[in-house]
Amino acid sequence: MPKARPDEDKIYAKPRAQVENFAFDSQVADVFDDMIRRSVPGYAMTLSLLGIIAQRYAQPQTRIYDLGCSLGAGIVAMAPAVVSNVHFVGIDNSQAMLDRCQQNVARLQPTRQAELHCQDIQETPIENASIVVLNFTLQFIPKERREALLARIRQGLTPGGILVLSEKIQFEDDRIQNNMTDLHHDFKRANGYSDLEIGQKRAALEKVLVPETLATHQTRLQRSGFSRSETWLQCFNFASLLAFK
Ligand code: GEK
Repeated sequence: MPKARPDEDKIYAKPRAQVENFAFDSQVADVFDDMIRRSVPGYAMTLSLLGIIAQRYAQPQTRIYDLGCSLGAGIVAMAPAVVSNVHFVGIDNSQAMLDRCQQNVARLQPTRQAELHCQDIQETPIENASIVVLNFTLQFIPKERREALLARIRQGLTPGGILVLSEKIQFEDDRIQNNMTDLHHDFKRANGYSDLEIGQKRAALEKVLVPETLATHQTRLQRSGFSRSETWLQCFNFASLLAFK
């Protein structure tokens, strides 16, 4: 078997007697870029289009928050696209992720540096934000706490501000749910994951990542005070919405 690259995700390659709940520890942080690119259909496109979105909606002298920023891919994608007097704030509650994020952000131009905090995004004060990004993060927040977080985000947005909300999604129709899950697993297989890896990762995420339907997200966004929202990207069971203050 060819040797794995040091940044290649092989975490679930060997059979485990018991699969523990997934955690964003240093083992995951080391291979996270490879893991998310090979696991989330449309991830690379979400990031590149995030730059286009940021270019339009970033307002001078405001903040852009990336909540659950992991290695900083969202910040790195947006930074070159926006005016220089925008202040980036990256939040993650995994120090292992933030340490690596710090290194990635340090490579940006001096005027595009970000303030990073190891914090639960449910505690982050959101102020003077023209853009808030939740790129595959809300799915890790307990369902009953999602609305309070969205309402606080909406409150912290400036007039004309936006939320980018990307999530793994669920489908009401069981057959569609199964079709999309099959396609997602085909995508992972095509990216080199074995059935063992797919099965063990799925078990690890089962209680940690809780997806909902697009309709649930849209209704909650409305209840949280957003005036309108629309899906701007969907790849199988992953979608991204744009919500307007
Ligand atoms: C990207 N946005 O590359 N508070 C803070 N951070 C959290 C919390 C919380 N309560 N819960 C989870 N996280 C990134 C990808 S990954 C998505 C985001 C995925 C963090 C967690 O530590 C991890 O770094 C991130 O949210 C989710 O565009 O792995 O599917």
